[in-house]
Amino acid sequence: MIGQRSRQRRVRPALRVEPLEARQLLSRNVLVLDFTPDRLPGETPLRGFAREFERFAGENGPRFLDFNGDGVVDTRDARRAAAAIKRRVARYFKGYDIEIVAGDVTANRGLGRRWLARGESQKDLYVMVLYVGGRDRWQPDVWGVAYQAPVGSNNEYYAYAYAGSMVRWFQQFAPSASPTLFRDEAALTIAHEAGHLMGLGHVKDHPPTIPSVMNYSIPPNRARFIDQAYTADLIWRWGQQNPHREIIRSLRGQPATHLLPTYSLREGPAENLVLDRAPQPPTDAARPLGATVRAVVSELTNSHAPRQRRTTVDWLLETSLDELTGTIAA
Ligand SMILES: [Ca+2]
Ligand SMILES: [Ca+2]
Ligand SMILES: [Zn+2]
Repeated sequence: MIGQRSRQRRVRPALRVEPLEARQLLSRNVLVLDFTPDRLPGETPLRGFAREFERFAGENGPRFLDFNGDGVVDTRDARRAAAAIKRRVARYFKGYDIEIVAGDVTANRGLGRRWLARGESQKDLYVMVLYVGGRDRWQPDVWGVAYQAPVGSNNEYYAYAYAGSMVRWFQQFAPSASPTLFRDEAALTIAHEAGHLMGLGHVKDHPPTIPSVMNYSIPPNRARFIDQAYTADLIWRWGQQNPHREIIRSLRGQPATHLLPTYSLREGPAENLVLDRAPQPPTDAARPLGATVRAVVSELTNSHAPRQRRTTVDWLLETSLDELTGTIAA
């Protein structure tokens, strides 16, 4: 096979070079993860990613943020987490012509804003910025927000992955989750929002059978930018979209939609703005999350009996918080 391919190449006219290929060699694509959102005109200032770790200073923070496993949650964990999230995001984009840059974890040096300005001024440079941190004050269940580009275009713009909202969700619904799971959810949100900026839409109806990054039903370890066409939400219409092909097209110098500096997320074209909400809280009994209750009881007669681990004088019940209503009498 290899021999056949080189023979074909030899008989081709030597100067047959398509302009698109020449442009492709010059273009540079960068996804910037800025872990302290910059102050932008029209935007509400947001807390940085590291602040979510620092607020536990001096006490035992949640396990899912203890990235170095030393029992406390602090800035060192924030640095480790940011690096781990960056590596995980890079895995989603493995094989694509894009660099992942990350920074501003413990200080704000305007990383995202500087990169966007460079992207604006250099025609052959395409920049996306994901601000990782904070939360939407009015909609705390939103994990991410981005302007979805029209098909065949890219938004040279910023999007948000609200790490502050993710931390609160994990505290409420999965406080004993591992740092790996938190890393994975954050990285998936980032990849998903970057997908919107490159023109990717949600998978129609989010069926569990299509393992796309743009499908809400797919967990981080199964999600990929699959090389498979499906019906996607292309903002003004439903249409067939292959996320793998669309990204390749997007990174080959396809027309960019420059939303800077006129718009902010609040003032831009509302029909293109996609809000991505937090996952449904886990409810299955196989993954008890939320609370462990210890109480002394005389009889095991309540509906939770099958899940109780009996000891001589007390029992443990692992349950979710909403199941507890009316069950604690002791
Ligand atoms: Ca730690
Ligand atoms: Ca910054
Ligand atoms: Zn989305």
